[in-house]
Amino acid sequence: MFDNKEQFKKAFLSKLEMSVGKSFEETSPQDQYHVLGNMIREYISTNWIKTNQVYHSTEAKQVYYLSIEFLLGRIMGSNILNLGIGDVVEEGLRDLGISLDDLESNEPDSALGNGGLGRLAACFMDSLASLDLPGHGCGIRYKHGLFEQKIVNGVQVEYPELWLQNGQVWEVRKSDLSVEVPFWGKVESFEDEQGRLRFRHRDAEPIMAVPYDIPVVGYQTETVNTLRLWNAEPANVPFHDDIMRYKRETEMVSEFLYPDDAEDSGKILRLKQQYFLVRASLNSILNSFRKKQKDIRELPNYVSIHINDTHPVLAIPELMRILLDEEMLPWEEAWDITVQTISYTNHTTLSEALEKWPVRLFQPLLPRIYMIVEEINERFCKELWERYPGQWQRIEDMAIIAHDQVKMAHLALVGTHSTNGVAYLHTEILKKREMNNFYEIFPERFNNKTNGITHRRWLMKSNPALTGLITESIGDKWKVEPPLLKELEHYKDDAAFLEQLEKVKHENKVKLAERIFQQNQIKVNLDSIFDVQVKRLHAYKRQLLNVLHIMYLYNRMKEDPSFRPHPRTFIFGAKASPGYYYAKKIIKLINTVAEKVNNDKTTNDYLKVVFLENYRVSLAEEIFPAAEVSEQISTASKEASGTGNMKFMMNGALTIGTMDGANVEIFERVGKDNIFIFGMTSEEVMNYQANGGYHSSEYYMLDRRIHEAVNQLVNGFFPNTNGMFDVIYDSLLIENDQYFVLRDFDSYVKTQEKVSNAYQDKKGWNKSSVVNIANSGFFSSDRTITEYANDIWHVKPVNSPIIK
Ligand code: DL6
Repeated sequence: MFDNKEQFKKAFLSKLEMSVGKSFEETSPQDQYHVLGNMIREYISTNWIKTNQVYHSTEAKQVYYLSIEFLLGRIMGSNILNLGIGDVVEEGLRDLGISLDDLESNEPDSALGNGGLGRLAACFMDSLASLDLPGHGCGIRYKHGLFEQKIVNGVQVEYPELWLQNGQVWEVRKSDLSVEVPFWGKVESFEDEQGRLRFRHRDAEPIMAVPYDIPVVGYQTETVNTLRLWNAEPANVPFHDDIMRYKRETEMVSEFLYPDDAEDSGKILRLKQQYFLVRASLNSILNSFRKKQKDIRELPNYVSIHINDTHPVLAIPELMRILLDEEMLPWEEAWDITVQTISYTNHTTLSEALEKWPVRLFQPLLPRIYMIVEEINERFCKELWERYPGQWQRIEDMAIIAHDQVKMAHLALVGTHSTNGVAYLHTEILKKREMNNFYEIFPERFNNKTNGITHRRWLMKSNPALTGLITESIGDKWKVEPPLLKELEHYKDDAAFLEQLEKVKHENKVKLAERIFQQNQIKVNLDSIFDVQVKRLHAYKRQLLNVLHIMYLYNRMKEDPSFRPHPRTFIFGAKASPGYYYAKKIIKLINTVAEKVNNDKTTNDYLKVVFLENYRVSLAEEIFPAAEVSEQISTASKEASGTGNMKFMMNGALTIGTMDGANVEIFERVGKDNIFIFGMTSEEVMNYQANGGYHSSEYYMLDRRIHEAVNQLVNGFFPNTNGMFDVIYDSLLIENDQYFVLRDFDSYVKTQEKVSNAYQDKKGWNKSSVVNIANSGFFSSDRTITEYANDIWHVKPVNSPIIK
């Protein structure tokens, strides 16, 4: 049905009529979207079935990527691109008076993730399929993904996200593969007929995990992998008095992405979600493995289980439970198999993000799993004692259970054969500082896998004009071998090419300007520099530094009429966690500054501030192609990698950033003349943190620019904000500016001046832009996934009978 335009139109019209029972003229864009989606899913089915058959019959090792988040965004466009049916669909629809772009915009984003970690998982799924690797995603089918953000009077207001409201065309419910997940109850020991000590879990409250499978289509290949998302439903339990409570609590497990876990009830729910994911996924993994009729001791040769951060770390005790209680292996053998099968990625060193669960909640909820964790801990502490006799403090620091808390990262480090960081610097910090104790014992387990992004979504799909220009210049092999983008460097002095590149950027800026006008009713100057910071709102990401710089520019223009920098449009997009008070204040501040400067006629030709609400994958796809400056300004050592930095670079934006996360590797690739680096190094930050010596008040007292802007937070400069920004003021001065905003301010301002100056030389700027695009191939997630496949998982592409 996608072979040619005429066939496609015929099939589309007939399916439209049959499925919605309306004449073509009466159908809505929603109807049309659903019909096209269903047609594509049907079209995918043959290869999906074929791929699954191959995976069932092959001897090849399979990898299972367990992640509590998959931030997919819209699926239709990516499938159309990967299937290579874009021209047929677009032209066919155009004949019918329908724009494919408009039709795609009817799809809600699948927002089953918060940010970088979840989006990385989505990029990895795309790369696994595109590289023909037998990779399966395992996650949770949250009814409500990440909240929808509205900005009301400058303040973030959260609304529930409703991606399932109009039905989902991509998923297939497979209730025959449901799995029961037990919670609560007690563990009984007994002796079996052979006199062995056995355990059974009694009086548990079961929840049914029902899988919904989403096909993951590879680019220009017949491989269609599966993302399996588990839905929580009541199990077939006898009717009892409390059945309504049971039903409610059961459905809550897959109701919301990441519930607020400040209270015990939130913590229990979160822990339930984690075990729910793990128990259901491992059951289905082991079922597939058992069908191969291999000895269970061979598991690590056939299966690799990867845990994306610590949220799925219960895979370790769960696999132990299966091997001990179901397969009846002795502890040592079970442990060896578990460690060999599972690998772990760490995504953060921020202590508040390292998960710890109170024993008083963990033990009653998961009694058998807790017993196993206790034993893992005891055995590990014994080993530590033998290695470090008498070093109580060290043993306490490294224990998995200490101070009535279960430390999930420690469990991950001990129970897996591989721990990787997500950028070179991050991995070095893990090895040398944050996890140094563990590195001493298991040096061979630590490795780096610098993150990547799928160039298919983030360049080919979102920036067709740039994709066209690149392909006209260097051919299209780069699409399957992104390092070939390097060939673009030959064009960095080619005046005609640079002119074309500038034209492409301009067109993309026009489109973004339209979006800004439509959403915010702000008219932006197309000749201004589009300077963008889009990411989650967090103190360490330092949106505040960006804002203070804007305030400084404004103040200086007001004071000195001869100071008029090159016009800039500062664009922000960010969601703050609903309970993160400080982050929400920063959002209010950005909007307050925007209100002030955008309405000041004496300066607003030079300075505009835009906060785009509800930042999400589909909006990001409109922003990156139009960006000229990429703000990557985290406090050095705090951002594990970043992936937005890579998306900007691939779309030709120049980075202003600290030597943090993957910025370091971008710097190494593009060279110092094509990036703007400022601020303290990670060493300097960590030294300050270890030895003290930083006094933010000195910067406030001695630097007039800082003094003025910081005072304006609290002195009535912004009308009707009495007391509103005290918390920000206090963070800078009373709490001694934990993230060194004031310390890096001067360096940031000077570097921003360099950005402005560099932009005056448009040819030089465009040349740098080419160098950025040309060197972005390394940051394709195809490279990252190839490294995981070769070094950690030991999985190989499965081609037969899938023919490229
Ligand atoms: O690795 C993906 C992404 C990194 O690019 C970001 O630098 C890092 O902050 C983020 N980490 C998390 C941590 N969440 N937890 N736990 O999202 O991972």
